[in-house]
Amino acid sequence: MHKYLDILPEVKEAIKNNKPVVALESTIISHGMPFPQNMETALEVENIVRSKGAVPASIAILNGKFKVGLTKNEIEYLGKSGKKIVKASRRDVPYLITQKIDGATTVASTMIAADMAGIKIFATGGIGGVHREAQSTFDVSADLQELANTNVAVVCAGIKAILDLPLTLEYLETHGVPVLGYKTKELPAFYSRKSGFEVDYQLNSSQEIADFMKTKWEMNLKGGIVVANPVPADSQLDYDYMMQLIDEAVSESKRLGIKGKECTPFLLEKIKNLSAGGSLVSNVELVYNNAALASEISLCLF
Ligand code: PSU
Ligand code: MN
Repeated sequence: MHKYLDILPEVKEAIKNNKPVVALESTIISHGMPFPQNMETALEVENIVRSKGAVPASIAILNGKFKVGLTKNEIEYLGKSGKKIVKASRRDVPYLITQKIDGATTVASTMIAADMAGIKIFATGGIGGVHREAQSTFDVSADLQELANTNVAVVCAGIKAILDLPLTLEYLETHGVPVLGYKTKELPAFYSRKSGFEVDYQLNSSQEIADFMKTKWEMNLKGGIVVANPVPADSQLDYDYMMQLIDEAVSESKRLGIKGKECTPFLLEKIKNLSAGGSLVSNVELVYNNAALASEISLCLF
């Protein structure tokens, strides 16, 4: 297995010595935000993880391997290259690795790499899910199937309002993936704290979440965990306003026939433009907030 993994020495050392490590994805860098905010955010996220006493492990596919732990230069490369870097989910991994093509890892492929390296917790902005009108498009993110199968907990700001929230919850339930609300019973909707839907369980401390993770996996209950952490109140956007913008972005994507892996990046960019950049500010803040919580949980795992 390790012939496909290139782990940064600092990260390797931490894993070996049972020190807290937090995995971070790279699709959010290359496809989720524009340059230079993507690079600045990715670097600041690493600072936040460090300030909490954990080691950050940003993950990508570089030079024919999963690179677990990125250097500053590598983060800069991913940020500057933007959408020129292949968005790499589970199905893309073997192709990119054998062809030595660089890839930005999604939630699904970041979970795979984290699991291979022995990292249990991962922070991001939002997970992929069941898209609106999936009944006819079949657009269900590979992230959900990964959560069904891979033992990594993902801290996110709930389920993005561009998706179909109740269908995403149904899918997760079917596959036995628990959705935990951090200090909330209401499922957050990414840019806003409210959604009108409920998480499975509310937990109120990092220790309780860490205990939940340990119990699930010690019992061999295979699969991931969604930790839904609401965007900080002062960075949230109005729910009804965002719903309007999202409806507009979704209609536009239908008109243009956007599908497959282009869908999520298209919608995020469109929403950013429609909100005059407001959604990006909120997105950055919620990622910081998730990195902080994931770090606190990582400290409770040992
Ligand atoms: N949510 C965000 N920003 C992102 C993504 C999700 O707020 O950049 C990325 C993640 O990498 C996630 C991917 O895994 O989008 C989901 O893409 P898709 O819907 O094509 O599976
Ligand atoms: Mn999709």
